Amino acid sequence: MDDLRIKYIAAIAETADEAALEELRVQAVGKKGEISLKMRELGKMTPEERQVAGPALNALKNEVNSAIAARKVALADAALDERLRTEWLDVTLPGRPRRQGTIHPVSQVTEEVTAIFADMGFSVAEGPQIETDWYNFDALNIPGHHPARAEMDTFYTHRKEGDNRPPHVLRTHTSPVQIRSMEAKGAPIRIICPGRVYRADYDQTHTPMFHQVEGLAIGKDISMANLKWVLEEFFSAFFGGPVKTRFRASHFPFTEPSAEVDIQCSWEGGTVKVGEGDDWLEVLGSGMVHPHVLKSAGVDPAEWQGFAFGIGIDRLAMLKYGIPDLRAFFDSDLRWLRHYGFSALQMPTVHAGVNG
Ligand code: 2NM
Repeated sequence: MDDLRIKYIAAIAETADEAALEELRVQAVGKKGEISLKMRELGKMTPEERQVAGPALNALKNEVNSAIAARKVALADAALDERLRTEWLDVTLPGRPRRQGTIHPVSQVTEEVTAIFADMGFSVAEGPQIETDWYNFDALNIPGHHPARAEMDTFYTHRKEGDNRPPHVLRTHTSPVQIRSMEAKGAPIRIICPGRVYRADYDQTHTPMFHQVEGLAIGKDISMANLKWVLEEFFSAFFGGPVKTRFRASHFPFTEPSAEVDIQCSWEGGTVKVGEGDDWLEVLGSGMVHPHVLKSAGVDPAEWQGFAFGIGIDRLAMLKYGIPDLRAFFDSDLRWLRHYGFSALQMPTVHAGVNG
């Protein structure tokens, strides 16, 4: 029995890990372990022999089990020490530098425009980019035969063969959002609708997808005078100084009367500057919402009236930030994006006011 004690106590002390220790435990005190087998032999002994051998074997078994438990704790401590030694991390090291993305000028200008109009009580409305021809045309007083449908170079979707319903269109302006808003909320209403619009046109100054923001204010006595104030207030806030506007009579199917709006600018050395000089730049279409349009949107034109306008966001971004080529806006060229992009920290918010 002393031989067994010496053998196992020594072997336990030498185990290198928990797996070896478990193997040793099975070998000594497992069901068919050496000490367990010895205990089974007790039955064959005389009572006198058993009285001596029984307690001695029990004591040996307890001693071996205790030694195994102690070794287990020691191995776990050693393993933890080793992990603490090897898996340390210097949290004071500076981070690896990474390129940050930038805010696209279109996103930046959309946020700027939104913040300025928010200050004047306009909220933002959004809607689908794929529209029915009702919302994109009919509700806006543009009937099927009207040349404006052709003028707008509309992208049409395809119907299945034999499906004669009119096809959906990619919206050519964000006016459908204004129709939907009037339908949903009625009058009075004061909203702007920024978003992507689509026209089949591609050259130096046109891309088939571009961005527009349209405004709408409907109330009991809203007039062109209010429109002029709102627009001058907007341009002055956007360009950071007083900007004169010039209204020229025009025609749109959805407004009556209609006006195109120019802003004051100067041309010097091939660059435009807004808010100075005595040249004019056309930037906007507007007018008093046509009674037919109000009626289509479920608003009674005998009770309500108001103005609407539409501006190109991409054009505004080019003017304010001196970006020469419209087409580069949508090339996803990283050098361009880094050059003309903005830091996320410079994004204006509606709560921060006009100057960030
Ligand atoms: C423009 C020009 C003039 C306009 C009209 C409407 C609506 F839906 F209320 F009738 N929204 N926007 C409008 C009017 C848009 O863009 C050049």
